[in-house]
Amino acid sequence: MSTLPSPATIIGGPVSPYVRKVLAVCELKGVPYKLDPIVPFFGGEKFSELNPLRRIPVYIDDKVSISDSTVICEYLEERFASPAVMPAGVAERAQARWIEEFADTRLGHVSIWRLFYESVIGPLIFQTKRDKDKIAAIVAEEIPDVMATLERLAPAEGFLFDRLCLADISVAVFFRNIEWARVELDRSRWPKTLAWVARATATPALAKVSAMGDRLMQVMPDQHRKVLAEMGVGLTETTVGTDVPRRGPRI
Ligand SMILES: N[C@@H](CCC(=O)N[C@@H](CS)C(=O)NCC(=O)O)C(=O)O
Repeated sequence: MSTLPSPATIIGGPVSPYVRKVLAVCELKGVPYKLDPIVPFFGGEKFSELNPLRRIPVYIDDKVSISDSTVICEYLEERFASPAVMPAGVAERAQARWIEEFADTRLGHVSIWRLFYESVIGPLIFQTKRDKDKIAAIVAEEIPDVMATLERLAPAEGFLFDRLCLADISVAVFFRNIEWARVELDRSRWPKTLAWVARATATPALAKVSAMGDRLMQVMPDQHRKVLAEMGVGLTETTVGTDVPRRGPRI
């Protein structure tokens, strides 16, 4: 079990798969946290100071103020070693890191920046029109390549290594956003991957943080703090969020 003089602050709403990855690791390791559940596009000046890339999650505790889910999870693994979220062997750890990187970069690009952006973020935050043809084209042309890689990696049962690890979590989190984008993936085409993702998502830590995202997806961003408080999630007293959306440096 971990010790922190006071709960860590995590900036970023659980609709983000990268935030859910960090929250799941905190849940698994028993790291106490308070959430400032902003949508990154609504971050104010303080958010830009904390992360010039204007991306969530940001993690702050008594010793660090850091960004990037991989950096944060590595820090949590080193500071709060037990229970481990990385496999024990050197080679297995390297393999896990590579799968995490593939998920963060390639699966993240297709599922978040292409699908989820087109389906949810654009219409909700930037008043763009949800383009069904564009979504269908992404599903037909971009998803299969990523899914074929995952289908080769997916374990027939259990998880990638001896128990749930960061690589399983890193892959699984994106699939909830694909569901929220109202895209149903073909179970007969990618059975191993979708069964593996379902097993990972059913574990208590991921189920808990997925439920937070499910609830947020039912309400507008200005209700996010309220509904998370109703769910018993500890929240920061202040926020780095504002009312006016703006794009980060990537787009
Ligand atoms: N590599 C980063 C990616 C984080 C990321 O892209 N987060 C998204 C939300 S899902 C974000 O903050 N996007 C806002 C932007 O890039 O402007 C990580 O692992 O934390």
